Amino acid sequence: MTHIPKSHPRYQSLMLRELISSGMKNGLVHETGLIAHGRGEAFDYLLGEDTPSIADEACKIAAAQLVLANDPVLSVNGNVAALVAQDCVKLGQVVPAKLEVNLFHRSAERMNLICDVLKNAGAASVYGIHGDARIAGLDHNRGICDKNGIYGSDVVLVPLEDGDRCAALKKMGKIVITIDLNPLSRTARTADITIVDNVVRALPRMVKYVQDMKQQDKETLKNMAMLWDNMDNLRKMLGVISDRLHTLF
Ligand code: PTJ
Repeated sequence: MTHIPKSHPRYQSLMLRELISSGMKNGLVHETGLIAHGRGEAFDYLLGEDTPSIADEACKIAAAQLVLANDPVLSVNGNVAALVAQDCVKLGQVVPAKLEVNLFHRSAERMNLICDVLKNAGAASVYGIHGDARIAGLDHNRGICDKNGIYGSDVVLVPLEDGDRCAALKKMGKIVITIDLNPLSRTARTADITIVDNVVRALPRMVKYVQDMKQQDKETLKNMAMLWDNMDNLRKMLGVISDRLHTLF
């Protein structure tokens, strides 16, 4: 691995690149995951690589929905496993929520590898390998899921996703939460709650919010969730980006 000094102005971003790059070399990340990461980087640049308060609002609502859920599942793909395996496990433990590996570029090797990474990070069990159920209307491998995992869930977190699974999960009546740096993506516009933030900043915040909200009255959380307007939050996020572009020079 290339030595990156902490003093480098783009230290955090370069370290994430290293994680994705070594994830690809180890077989966790699919080669197209590099492209997805690059797109995320570009949008993160527009955010100033920081979490705006508008994005944090979405993070709180997502935490509330996870606390309110009966059978929540966190969906993990290659990029997510390479960047935030430990945070996924932590979030799964505090909610508590099941973890399921769900891949667009599904292969037995990658499924097993990602399951192992999550188990090594402390997950007691990981769903996804059985693949004994299908999400209706999805002809590709993302439609394969576990009956006792995503298929039976009521709330699903799908970070770094492409749009059609999100819509298909919603059709099944599930509440879908996504984390996507691109506020214009189909997933961002289809999900019930879109956190426009880097997954590496969003997941640790969600862990903290879930811990806090578990002490709160359920009715308060339900009211918060009921008042949520995802499109309005996305509009505000575009406003944040546009203001930043106008004030940079
Ligand atoms: O591991 P697999 O086989 O399931 O494949 C996963 C990838 C990521 C390759 C696949 O889902 C894919 O191609 O995704 P897309 O359609 O490129 O969408 C990924 C979205 O995530 C884009 O909108 C990116 O802007 C966004 N993104 C990338 N990195 C981050 C991110 N959002 C939040 N945090 C990031 N670190």
